[in-house]
Amino acid sequence: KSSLRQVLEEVVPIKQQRLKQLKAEHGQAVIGDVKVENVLGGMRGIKAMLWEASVLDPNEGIRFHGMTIPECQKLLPPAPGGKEMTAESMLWLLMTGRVPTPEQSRELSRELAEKGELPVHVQHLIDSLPASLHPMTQLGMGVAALNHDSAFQAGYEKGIKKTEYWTYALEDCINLIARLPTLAARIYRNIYRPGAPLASVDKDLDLVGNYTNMLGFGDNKDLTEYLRLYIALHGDHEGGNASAHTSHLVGSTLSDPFLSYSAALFALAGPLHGLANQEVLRWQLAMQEELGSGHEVSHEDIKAYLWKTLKSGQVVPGYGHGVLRAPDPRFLALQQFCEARPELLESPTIALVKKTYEVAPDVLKEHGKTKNPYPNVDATSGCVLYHYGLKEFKYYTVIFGVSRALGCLTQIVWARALGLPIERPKSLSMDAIEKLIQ
Ligand code: NMX
Ligand code: MLT
Repeated sequence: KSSLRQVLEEVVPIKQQRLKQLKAEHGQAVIGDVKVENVLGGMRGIKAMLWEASVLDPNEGIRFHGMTIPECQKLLPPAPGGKEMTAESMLWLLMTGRVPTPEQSRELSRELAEKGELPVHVQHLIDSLPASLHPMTQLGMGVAALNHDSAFQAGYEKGIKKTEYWTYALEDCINLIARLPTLAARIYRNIYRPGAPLASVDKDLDLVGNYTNMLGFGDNKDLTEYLRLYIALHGDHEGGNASAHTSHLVGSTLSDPFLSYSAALFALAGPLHGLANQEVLRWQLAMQEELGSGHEVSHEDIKAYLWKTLKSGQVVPGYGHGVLRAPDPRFLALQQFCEARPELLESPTIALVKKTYEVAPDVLKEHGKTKNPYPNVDATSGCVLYHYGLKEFKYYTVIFGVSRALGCLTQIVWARALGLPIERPKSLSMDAIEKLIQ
């Protein structure tokens, strides 16, 4: 039996050696070029960051250490009594590149549960915030305040060696992942169920089992399973997305994992990124209000509604992507979860999401602006939560935030283990660009 830390102790020197060799033997190899349009266009397409845990193919979608979503669904251990892969199994895969045994995954669940309590100062901070403050703002503040107990920061002050950085970072990352559900559930309770009791962390449950329990939905096994899948799927989406890139950038200054991930959450809180899942549901409900139930509405009516959205200058939330050029396999996996459950197919909102998918790509193609007319994961993630009674859609990005920690924090451990330097790309003024192209 070996713990996550023991497996990492085995894997880290192998990767350190590989990186050293890559640098020495191929440091000067050219793997791409930079056009002016890349500089002006949000750096889209520039290969500029090392990110081990996952790689995104425009057509095939995400692979976690080479494994597709269906492969992960097949091979990553579920929680006892469940079918969906757990957050712990996904975290183990992301961190080590290996599939954990059920025992390893359960041991990690136990460790996370043991570390899951929220420090009192963070409880007080969160309890002092107005319920009108967006849950994502509260989450980012809570995560930043957890840095009070950062092992990395304390170690750095003491003068730990560079070779030890990653072990201190790992301790912080595990503590943060363990505490995120407790923090996120407290925010939910304070805003939407003030005065309701908050369950404490159960040492026998997995991370998501505990999260659903603390949210007050512990009896809903289907929602728990959905959230396991949701949280595993949203865990990582290579390094260039805005939240992952933010935590990597901030972490590269040797800011501790709490501050780095707090910054990432504020990137995730933007409507073009994670907040889109909140926006999708708002948009779908408004469509439903105007057109009627998803079971009865016609494709023609949905098309007209899509055009109305586009002509008013808004984006269609849940559609388009910076890298993907095909339907997002995360979207497809969540749709499959619905297809397997007849009671979900009866939901008018889930039916509307499905019907929208049947017409939106053609409308977006005809509109002719977006490079990717297909749905991303946000197009469907919220409607299942809504169906199961988690209806407060301003909260949805918080769940995304609990999940994305898996990938962002894995990267922080690896960035410290591999000694990656501070990020500092070159910027150019228009004058400077014009000089370069003369
Ligand atoms: N509806 C309408 N127009 C769109 C859409 C859309 N869904 N997606 C892109 N466009 C427009 C985009 O605004 C841009 O217009 P302009 O030239 O006037 O600035 C044009 O199409 C070209 O954009 P792209 O190069 O296709 O997309 P880009 O890589 O810049 O942005 C997104 C990617 C995801 C930000 C963009 O597709 C979008 O805004 N989608 C809607 C919001 C969304 O679903 N975000 C969630 C992303 C996933 N996540 O979880 O983070
Ligand atoms: C994500 O999961 O981060 C989004 O799909 C956005 C992205 O990859 O750019």
